[in-house]
Amino acid sequence: MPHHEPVGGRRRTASVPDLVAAARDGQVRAIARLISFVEDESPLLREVMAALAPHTGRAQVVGLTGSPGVGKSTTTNALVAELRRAGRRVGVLAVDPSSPFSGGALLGDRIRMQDHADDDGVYIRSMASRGHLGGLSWSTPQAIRVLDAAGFDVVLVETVGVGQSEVEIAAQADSTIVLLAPGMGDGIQAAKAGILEIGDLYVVNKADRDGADQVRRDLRGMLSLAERRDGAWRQPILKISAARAEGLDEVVVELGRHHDFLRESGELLRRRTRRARQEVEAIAVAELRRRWADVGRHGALEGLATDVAGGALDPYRAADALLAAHAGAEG
Ligand SMILES: Nc1nc2c(ncn2[C@@H]2O[C@H](COP(=O)(O)OP(=O)(O)O)[C@@H](O)[C@H]2O)c(=O)[nH]1
Ligand SMILES: [Mg+2]
Repeated sequence: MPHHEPVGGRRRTASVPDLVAAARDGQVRAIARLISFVEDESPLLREVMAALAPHTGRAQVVGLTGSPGVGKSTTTNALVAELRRAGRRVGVLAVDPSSPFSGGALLGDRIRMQDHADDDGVYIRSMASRGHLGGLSWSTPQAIRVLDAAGFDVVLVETVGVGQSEVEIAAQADSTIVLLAPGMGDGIQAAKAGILEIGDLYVVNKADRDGADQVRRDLRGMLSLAERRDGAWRQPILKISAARAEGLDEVVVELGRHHDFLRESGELLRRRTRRARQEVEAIAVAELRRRWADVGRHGALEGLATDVAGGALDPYRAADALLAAHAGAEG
């Protein structure tokens, strides 16, 4: 017996142009579908990205990074609320570079979305690497494109977890916020993680606790040692209490100032070009891997291996011959 999906049901098929139009119209379900295409590496992505391209480049992409427990999620929530007060539409991508996709992240999203229920000016979505080629360095820029084209003024990329990949993802933003907090040995951690090179805004959270001023002084000391070119951006160090929703207004002001700085200095285009270069390269390498993954199954390999084993051929020349045979077969 054929199974009929209800009209408007989850599995309803929509054409890519319809989905893109609906996403641009701010329809949450269409936005979610498009980001799922990114996570799933859908073959439709090619068409989606082509349709989105003319509608991108408007959003300010803000990266938020810092050690676990420093208050990233709390700060994201408070910052979203503050940006909404300023009339900005906000898309949030919570990105976990270190762990595979988990339902737990989505549960967290639902809880957080409740704070912004009935507000179609906010969209929150977790993304995790499903172990695909290229991982999140490949998928994050594409998900950002979806939210950008959907008309969000600010796209906030909150990284979860620790490590170099976290720093890399934060660095895909136009403006990067590095979050610190007292009592976490952050000064040393910051230096270790290369975080002093990526911050455009430094925000000391948990200012309601002792030690926030000390963190700020330590950080100022460290930043003053770094070389600065003339006309370079001077990174502000702000203090907030995300839990009490205090100080976020200044973060919004500084984000605006930084965006203006990036535009006026030409740095915005430079950063975006650098990012696009990485993105294009990641797609190209993934495509090469896909095309060449079966090189080891090429018929010529057996004969070449026999020649190498018998000393008639060296392995490098054999590899060249294998690649040539594979490329020939590809046409
Ligand atoms: N005292 C204080 N605690 C905070 C503040 N912001 C966050 N926290 C707490 O710090 C812990 C970690 O916060 P969370 O946002 O989950 O950190 P994340 O791991 O960086 O996302 C939670 O228990 C929060 O309630 C703050 O401004 N003041
Ligand atoms: Mg968190």
